[in-house]
Amino acid sequence: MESLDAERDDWLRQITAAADLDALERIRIAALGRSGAVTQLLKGLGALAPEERKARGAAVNKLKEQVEAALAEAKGRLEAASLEERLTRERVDVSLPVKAESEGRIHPISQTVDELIAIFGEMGFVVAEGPHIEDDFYNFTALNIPPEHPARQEQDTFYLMGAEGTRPEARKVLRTHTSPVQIRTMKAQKPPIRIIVPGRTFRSDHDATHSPMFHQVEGLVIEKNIHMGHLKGCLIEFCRTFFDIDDLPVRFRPSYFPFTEPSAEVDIGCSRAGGGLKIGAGADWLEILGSGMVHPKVLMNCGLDPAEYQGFAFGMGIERIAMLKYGIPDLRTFYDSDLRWLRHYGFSALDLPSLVTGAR
Ligand code: 2U9
Repeated sequence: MESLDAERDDWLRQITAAADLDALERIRIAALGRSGAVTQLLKGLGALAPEERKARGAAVNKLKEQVEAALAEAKGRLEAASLEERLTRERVDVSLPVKAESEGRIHPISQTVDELIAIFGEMGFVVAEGPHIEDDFYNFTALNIPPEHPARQEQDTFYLMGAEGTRPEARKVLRTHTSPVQIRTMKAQKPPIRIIVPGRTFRSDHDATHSPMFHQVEGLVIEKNIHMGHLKGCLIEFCRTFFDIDDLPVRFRPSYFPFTEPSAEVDIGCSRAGGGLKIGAGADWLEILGSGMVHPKVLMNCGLDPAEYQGFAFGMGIERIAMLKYGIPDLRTFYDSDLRWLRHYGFSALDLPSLVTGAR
């Protein structure tokens, strides 16, 4: 019987010498393809006498296995070499100077949200999100908003059409604040809770200072032994960091919201001398956000015992604080998609907000 050693040595030599994966694939086809040399040897077995076929069959199959093993080894080696070559060739030079003013700009709303996340993130808050289309329960009932409250009226809230005869409280609403996200969070996870909720909100309201769609950020802290002192410390720190004025005067004024008790509006010091507006120490006050201790009924609506857990919450309009910080005079321009406006008021993508850079 003719030996297959020379044949095997030839294939193994070729495989070892293959310069790349394409060359290796050509060798595989020449050996093991449908009309490859080794395949032909296997096919030829059928023509042999049975006693000859056994010994020859074992030898041809061994040859086939050796060629397959050599191909697999070479494939692994060439793939690793190819990856190594690409990693060297495609390396990013991080020391190259950036293209400082590339095309895009960050919208002031996005920038302000990023700044809020940086400031509250430093205080241990995490971001929570929820749906824009809400159930009456999460948007109103759970928040202790009574049936006769103006926010529940048709002229103040966008309701989605329900089927004929849908009960009013079964209709879906476009959320009028981000507060339903806090309700969902309290129902889904145990305290301690420390979240901020930036997002779109919708009210049937349209004039120079109101848009039917606007953005809010709300915050919620629920823990044991939380009191008004925590609320005040947190919000004073926020105002001073956001406006980057260390001694910014901050004042808390009693107020009313159905979902907090007691409630307080927060004003910052400003000066209106000469017709302009300058934030900082001055003779005047500017309302900036609303806040309060979470109402016991709201806690109970979420399955929490007010004797065990307390918390505070706050809310503010993002357009409003962005206008004050960046001197944007008209609310409606936020949604015009005017590129000249965006080039003027927008931010560089490289200007990443942090407590050091973004808050100013
Ligand atoms: C839960 C409990 C309490 C959120 C709060 C305010 C006060 C507030 C307004 C500011 C201007 C909305 O954008 S605005 O019109 N918000 O004054 N928001 S306390 O209180 C909550 C929220 C959720 C469960």
